[in-house]
Amino acid sequence: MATANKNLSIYDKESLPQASSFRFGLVVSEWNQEITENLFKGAQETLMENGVSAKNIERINVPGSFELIYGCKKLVQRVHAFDAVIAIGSVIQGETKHFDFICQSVSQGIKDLNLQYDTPVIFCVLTDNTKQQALDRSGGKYGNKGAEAAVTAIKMADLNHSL
Ligand code: DLZ
Repeated sequence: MATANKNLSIYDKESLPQASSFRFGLVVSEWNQEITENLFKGAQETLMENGVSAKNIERINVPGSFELIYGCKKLVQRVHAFDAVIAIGSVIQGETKHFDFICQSVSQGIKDLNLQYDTPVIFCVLTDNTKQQALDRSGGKYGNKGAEAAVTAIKMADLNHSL
């Protein structure tokens, strides 16, 4: 399996673009808050480790992952306010088909924002079968997908400025 017992969040700091002048918007879903807070912390720490100051990181909360689309849209509509936006959520499989509808909607919605607006929106939404899988990927044995999303956000912000 691709993730078998590997911390996937290790990255080469030296190879990352300079990020100290960039501004980031982080949209955090309140569902499965234990997970999404850890994802947020991973993203925030990684941005700050790479020179982004606290005043250049703006956080807003939304009730659930479905609302991430609207929250991100409001941020990317603010022209030149952010160099990249990160959508942070955690959807965990239950007994009904709700999981599939939310996962489909959020991934399609974030994709649509990337097509419509010029600010990159990064997909940091865990879609797990169990809470343990989510814990493992939000600061557990497989690392922190929030940190990985921050690395991606820095790379995409830099790419956007270079094109
Ligand atoms: C309703 C719901 C359910 C069952 N599960 C989750 C989940 O695992 N993760 C998540 O982020 N949100 C969940 N939600 C809430 C929806 O995302 C949304 O907030 C509501 O359907 C209201 O639009």
